[in-house]
Amino acid sequence: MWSCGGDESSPTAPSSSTNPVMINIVGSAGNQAFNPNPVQAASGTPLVWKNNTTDLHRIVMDNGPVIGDIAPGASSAPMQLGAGGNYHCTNHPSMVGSINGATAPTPPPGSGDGY
Ligand SMILES: [Cu+2]
Repeated sequence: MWSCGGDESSPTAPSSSTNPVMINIVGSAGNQAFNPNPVQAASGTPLVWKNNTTDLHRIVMDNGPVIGDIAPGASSAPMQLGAGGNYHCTNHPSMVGSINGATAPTPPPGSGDGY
C-alpha cells in the first residue's frame, strides 16, 4: 500500500538520462534469488531492486550502504553505487548478489535456506 499519491513517473533523475538497471528479486534463498546475478552496470548507473516475491527483503551492500527494505511487489529507490560490489539480504542471509562481479557470490556456509 502506498502512503502517498501515485507519482512514480515523475522525473527525478539528475543531469543524465541514464535509465536505471533493474535487479529482480525472484526468490528468498541463495544466489539465484536475484536476476540477473551478477548484474552489469556502468559506474554511476542507478540500480533498482524489484521484489517479485511475497517476502520482505532488506538489501544491504557488503561494504555498508543500505538499499533498504523492499516490500513484496515494491521496488527500491534508484541507487547509484559507484563501481558496484556484492550485496546481501539481512532477512535471508543466503541471499547474495553481485554488481559487476565476474560470477555470482557463494552464499555463506550455514546460512540456512539452501536451494
Ligand atoms: Cu530476503
